[in-house]
Amino acid sequence: MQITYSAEITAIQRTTGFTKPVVALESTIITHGMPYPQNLQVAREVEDVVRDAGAVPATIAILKGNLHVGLDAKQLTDLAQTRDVAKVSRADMAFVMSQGRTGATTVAATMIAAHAAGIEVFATGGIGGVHRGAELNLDISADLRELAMTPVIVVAAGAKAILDIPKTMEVLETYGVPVIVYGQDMMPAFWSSTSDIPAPLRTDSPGEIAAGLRARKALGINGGQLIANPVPKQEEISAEIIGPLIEMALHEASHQKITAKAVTPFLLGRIFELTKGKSLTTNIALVKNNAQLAAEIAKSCYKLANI
Ligand code: PSU
Ligand code: MN
Repeated sequence: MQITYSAEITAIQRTTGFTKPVVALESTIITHGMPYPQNLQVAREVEDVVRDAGAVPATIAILKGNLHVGLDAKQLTDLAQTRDVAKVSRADMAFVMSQGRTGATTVAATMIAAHAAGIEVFATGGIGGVHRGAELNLDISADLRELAMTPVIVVAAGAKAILDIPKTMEVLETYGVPVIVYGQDMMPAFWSSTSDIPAPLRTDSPGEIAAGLRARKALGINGGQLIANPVPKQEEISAEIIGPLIEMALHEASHQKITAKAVTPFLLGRIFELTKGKSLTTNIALVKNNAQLAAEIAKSCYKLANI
């Protein structure tokens, strides 16, 4: 695959791999997940969290048909302000590129690009999953199947609470994706630090997460690992507060016949309005928290690869 690397990534590239730990970051969260100008500020701050932790950030996007791994300051600024950017997943990634268009990568497409570039660790906010009502509309994010296939560690604050979390957990189990909760026994629920769903697996150590991916490869098991990292307690919105607002937003989405790719951005936008901006503050806090943990995991992966 033809990839365009930023100067920051090129500087640490050797034929044998990178000379520093790298963390991939997605771009749909910038173009479809948050409003301007907060999206740009967050994109920059998240990159700085990775750098301050001793790793190198690689924000991934398709710009005018080219797959970019690492964006420079101007590219990031332009992307954050561009309207009508395609939201690109496995199904449409190659076609959008061949048309020379600009596209923001979802979790699935970012995993594909990260793997192609030799990056094993990726931080985001929340993954896509099984939508509520999926028993009727079959709306299941391509993110889940990608986790089953592509050997990248994805650090997220669980599945977004707008989804059907128990069904998402079932599909992940069916697909053979390990869900490893960091530092607690219950699954986090994106804006809320905990849910009433027990963690399938738990670790308190970034090193164990890195070793887990190695162990999968040694067994010949394809696919990634989902690391569910709870939002810090002081930043969370409790399930009692966010629950009814999610219901309201879901009701509006079905009333306005919002479908397919538009569902997630619509719901995130409405919940932002209904929480008077608090959902965004929490979203920003959890993305940074995930970037921090991803950097620690990337450092562990780097150590394992270089002993
Ligand atoms: N989580 C967020 N904001 C987002 C997304 C996730 O907090 O914008 C994006 C991610 O890129 C994820 C995508 O891969 O939503 C899932 O979209 P869908 O449900 O249409 O598969
Ligand atoms: Mn969908």
